[in-house]
Amino acid sequence: MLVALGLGTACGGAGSPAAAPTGPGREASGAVAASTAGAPAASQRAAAPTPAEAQAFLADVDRELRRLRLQSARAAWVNQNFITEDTDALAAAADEATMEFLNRTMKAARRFDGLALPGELARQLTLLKVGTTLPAPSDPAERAELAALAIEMTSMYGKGKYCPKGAADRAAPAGAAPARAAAGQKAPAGAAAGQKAPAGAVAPECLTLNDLSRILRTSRKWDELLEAWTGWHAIAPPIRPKFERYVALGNKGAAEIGFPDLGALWRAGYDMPPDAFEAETDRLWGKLKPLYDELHCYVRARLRAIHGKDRIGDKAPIPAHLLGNMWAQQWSNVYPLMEPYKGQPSLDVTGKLKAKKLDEKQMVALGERFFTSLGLDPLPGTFWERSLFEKPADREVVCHASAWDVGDRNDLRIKMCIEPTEEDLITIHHELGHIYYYSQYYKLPILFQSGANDGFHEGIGDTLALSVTPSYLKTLGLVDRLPADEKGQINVLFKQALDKIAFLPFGKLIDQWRWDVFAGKTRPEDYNKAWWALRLKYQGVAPPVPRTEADFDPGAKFHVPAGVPYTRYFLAHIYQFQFHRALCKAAGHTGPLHTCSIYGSEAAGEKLRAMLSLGASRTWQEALQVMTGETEADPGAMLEYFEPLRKWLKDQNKGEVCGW
Ligand code: X8Z
Ligand code: ZN
Repeated sequence: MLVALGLGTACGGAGSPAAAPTGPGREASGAVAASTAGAPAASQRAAAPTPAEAQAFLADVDRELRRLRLQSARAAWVNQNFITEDTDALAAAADEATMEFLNRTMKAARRFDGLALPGELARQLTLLKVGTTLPAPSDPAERAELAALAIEMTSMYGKGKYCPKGAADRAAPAGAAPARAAAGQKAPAGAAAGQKAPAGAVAPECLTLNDLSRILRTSRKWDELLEAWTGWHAIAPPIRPKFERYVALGNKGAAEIGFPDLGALWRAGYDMPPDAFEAETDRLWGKLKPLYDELHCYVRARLRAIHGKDRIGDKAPIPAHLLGNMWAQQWSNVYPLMEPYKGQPSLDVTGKLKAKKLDEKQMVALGERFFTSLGLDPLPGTFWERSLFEKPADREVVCHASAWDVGDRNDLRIKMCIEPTEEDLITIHHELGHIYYYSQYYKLPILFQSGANDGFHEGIGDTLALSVTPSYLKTLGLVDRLPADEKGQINVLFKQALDKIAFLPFGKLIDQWRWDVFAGKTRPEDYNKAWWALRLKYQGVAPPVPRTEADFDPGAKFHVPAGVPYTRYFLAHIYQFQFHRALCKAAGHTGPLHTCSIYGSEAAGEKLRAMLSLGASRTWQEALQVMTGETEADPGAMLEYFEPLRKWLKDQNKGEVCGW
């Protein structure tokens, strides 16, 4: 998947298959691009650049990038909906063309450094210079290799499966080896790839990430959880050598466009110097960590009561397979194990979705209904025709949820293997946040077609999902009774904290790991060790079984093989409470922040639209001001939202030895 500019795809916002890499063998001065991109002809090069020239240059960039993005997005869409060697190659070729264009154009743009320009042109040039997360070296062979690697890693992840002993692979075409073998995955102990079950026996099936996540979500048995956890993590070692090469080539590409390494480029997209940005993420985490520590302490004590003191000791980190999620990144699936107060109204939305037999499209329609209640338009017909909502039974797809802007004609789609769970209902709102952001800026110059920053893009749908309160769910018939008193409210807040507060350290550490890898501070022989050191430091979790460098646990998380930066989600988790606070104010809400739902408020919708429609045409600080009146990220909104819970947790943890 190519991750360039905010150009429209995949995980939304800045990351994705929007733009792509190059046509092999095209010279930097080569025909098509140099002229269309406005790179000056040799005879003009000496002359001082003028604003008119910059304008013409950007107009050409805009035209050519639209063409390349469309080509890339279409190829990526087909590839991720139907992974084969052929579609991998087609997607890589399209990405390669975009990469070539960007490398050349980013260098050409330096010609205008220091030139006084009207704001709109200056902003486009600024964005162009940081407009990719995968810059390619100009060497054609290396560029082709990098483009192919990036696609291959995503496809390997998409095809990843755990095949218990004797398992049959449902998705593989007849006669094909199981995906495990195709991905080069080692058979789990006692299992042989492709091994046939004895005649008459019912063969177990290979398990996909969705299957394994279901086990993590619902099983309470240590060994079952452990098998699902180790089974999934075994998909990653074959990705390791490819990732290592991606780091080397990506760094080379970053150096060519003037960055010390790929991580520095990733940190450069936040309207502040990269170092200041890193310090800013530390500042935000520092304010929220005390609340995380209280949550960790309480959750660990409840898990200890279930699994025993010999498995979770005092001051010990939490084993990573016990938190209801493959990566221990969101914990609300273990809520039923540790509900603060019994006898309160049920918050089991998953049970209701199943009982009501809501299908995938109906779940997406519920999400759409929230956005239209704010005065935004219904989704275009093509969204419903072209999106993928259900996991196909007969082919390999990348199931990780994503939102796509294919071209700039409001051709919007999501791709998601939806299951009838509360988690997926929330993810639908998340994806529709990307879709509505696209819908508000698709008419802008292409360089402005992205979020104010990538954290904004990730935070919009989540902001609306914060308004999916019990009162709102009751109107949908997805809860029966409302929490009536303080105890019921604590239950609601605690469940929310299991997702939102628990996520923060995970959201921060993934890029902490990658930044160190890109900078050469973490060497390939220490990849896994460094990963678990960060997971321990930030999250206080530990692997459930010993790990070595034969493992590649970061590769078992989508965004690492897919090359999607992750700090965006950390930021989004903080911004969304700030956005929520501002929209609640616009909606006239009074009372505690966690009881607010903006559903049905056109005044809130207007504020939201005002910000979304700016795209990236202004700095994120300006965009924030348009919606909230504030110009800084403020963890205070999140703290305000959870204040009643913080007090309660502190009280509950009295006598506990917290920390790890
Ligand atoms: O990747 C996503 C979205 C697509 S942008 C489904 N999220 C992160 C993740 O799953 O790890 C949303 C929350 C964090
Ligand atoms: Zn997203």
